[in-house]
Amino acid sequence: MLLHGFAATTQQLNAAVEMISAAAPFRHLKTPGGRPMSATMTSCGRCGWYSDSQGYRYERLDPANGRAWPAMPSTFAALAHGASMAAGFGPFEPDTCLINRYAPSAQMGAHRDADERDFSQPIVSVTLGTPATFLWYGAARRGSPVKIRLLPGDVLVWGGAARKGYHAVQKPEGGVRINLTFRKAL
Ligand code: MD6
Ligand code: FE
Repeated sequence: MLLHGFAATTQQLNAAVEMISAAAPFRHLKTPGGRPMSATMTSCGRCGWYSDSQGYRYERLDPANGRAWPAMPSTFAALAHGASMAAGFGPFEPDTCLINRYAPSAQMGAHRDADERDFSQPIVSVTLGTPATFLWYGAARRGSPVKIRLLPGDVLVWGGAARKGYHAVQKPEGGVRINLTFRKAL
């Protein structure tokens, strides 16, 4: 479900991203096959999503420095919870927020989010910065996807039958796009 403009306080969210990335800098992770991802990433919360030759997983400490990830700001947790309620998925307490940063040439290929333990929990995804087009493929990574243009402040919530659907993100429209993806991972 697309909640258009649900994240009204994008200034605050952008400021929180600055704080988090000062402590846990954005970095290019590598796929298990060794290719650098074009978007840079960091995380906050009790664990962080990570990828290298060992595979896709959640790490409780930031492998870059051995320290805990920055705490999840209460504004983030409240936004994710509120969006899940508004979308009809009920109470949602994410334990991690993956922060993706897309430079103008960065994009994300088709994938599904499958590294979490409990697929009954939804995912809440928030767009900040420059708009980009999100592609929804569904159960198989082929055919022509549904295209959704995401503007700053837009929140996408998905769960239930869609939870393991394939999706991708195109290059942002000429600027930097930030995406917050809230999950219950552990
Ligand atoms: C992005 N988002 O919007 C990347 N995954 O930049 C995702 O890959 C994503 O938005 C699962 C659920 C929502 C998402
Ligand atoms: Fe995803």
